[in-house]
Amino acid sequence: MKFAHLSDIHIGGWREEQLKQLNLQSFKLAIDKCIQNRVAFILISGDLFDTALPPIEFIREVSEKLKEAKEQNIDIYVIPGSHDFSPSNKTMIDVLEKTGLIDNVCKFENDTLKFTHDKTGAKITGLFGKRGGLEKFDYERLNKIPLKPKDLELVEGCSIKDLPKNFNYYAGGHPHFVYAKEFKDYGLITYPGALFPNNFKEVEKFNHGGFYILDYSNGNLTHEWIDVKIKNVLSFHIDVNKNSLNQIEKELEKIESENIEDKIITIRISGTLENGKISDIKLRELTERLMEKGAYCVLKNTAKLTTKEFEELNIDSGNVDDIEDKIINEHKGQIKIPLDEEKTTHSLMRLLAQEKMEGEKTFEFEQKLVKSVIKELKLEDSWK
Ligand SMILES: [Mn+2]
Repeated sequence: MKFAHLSDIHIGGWREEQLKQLNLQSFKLAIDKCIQNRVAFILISGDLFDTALPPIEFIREVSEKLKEAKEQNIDIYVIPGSHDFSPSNKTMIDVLEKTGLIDNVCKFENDTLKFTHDKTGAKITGLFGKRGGLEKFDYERLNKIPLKPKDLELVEGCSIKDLPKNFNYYAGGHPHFVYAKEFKDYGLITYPGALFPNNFKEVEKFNHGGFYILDYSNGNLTHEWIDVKIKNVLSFHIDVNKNSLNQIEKELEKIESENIEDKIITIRISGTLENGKISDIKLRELTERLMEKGAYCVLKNTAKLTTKEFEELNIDSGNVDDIEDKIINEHKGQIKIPLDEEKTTHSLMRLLAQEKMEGEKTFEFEQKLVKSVIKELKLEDSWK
């Protein structure tokens, strides 16, 4: 009997349209591979969607694909992840379950795990993650078989002793890396990693994702990681520390001479610029040229790029407010604005730290944010 284990699919994630689509295509390809391999069921251990209420076109595409699997008699068992969980149950996972396309296997009865029975005889149960580390609480609440005090750290914040013993398979999720290990008294514990890289770093590190296909026969469980690769990735890292703007420009030109056709290109620039401003590095123009030459998508990361004048900061200690005050004071006067710089900076930080409320639409949230920033900067008259 075969089954598949997918995790962290994050459908609807990414701001870049090309990567949004690639993420979705990876999911479709994974389901196709599950059908080809004739798996009996599929486990999705969290974060099928990137948000509790993803855009309608993604819901449609995902439902269609899930239906395709269902029609091949493949059942789909899901647990909500930290991304597609909502405390009020206003989630797409909930809707899909009501339609019968998936089964949510996170069920409890009197603080005891409740099993979902698959047609193959497999018994499946799930513990879901919630924002703010509440998952730990759920684990502890469970009536488990007493465990030895031996603390085997699995991954950050999760110890094997938090898990009930004697299962054949523990389908992990959430940390985005690939991991599989057999534990005595437990069974096989795996993390398939994100089905599609979820951010710049993951694209750089993993290039693509994958999932597990498990085969259970004669009491033996074997696993195989199946990769799901659609596009090639080419990564570049330019350290500006010892380079003049001229040299950096040459390094960037080298990227153009590579075969970039239909590839995802990542460009990471880090270090401290001796002279000039960050905007002197003409990344936008380079991106445009790479796209014209047929790159599938260009991702840039300048998070660790700084200039000389912004570098020298002396912060000893203190709470967040003190540190913020110090940074604001050190940089005051670098940009000329006709407002109280300190007050405005604080207000902007407060405004930009706002989070979208549950049920609030992205465009409503964005509009609210833009409006409040314009008001704070007293730009109402010039912003039309
Ligand atoms: Mn995730």
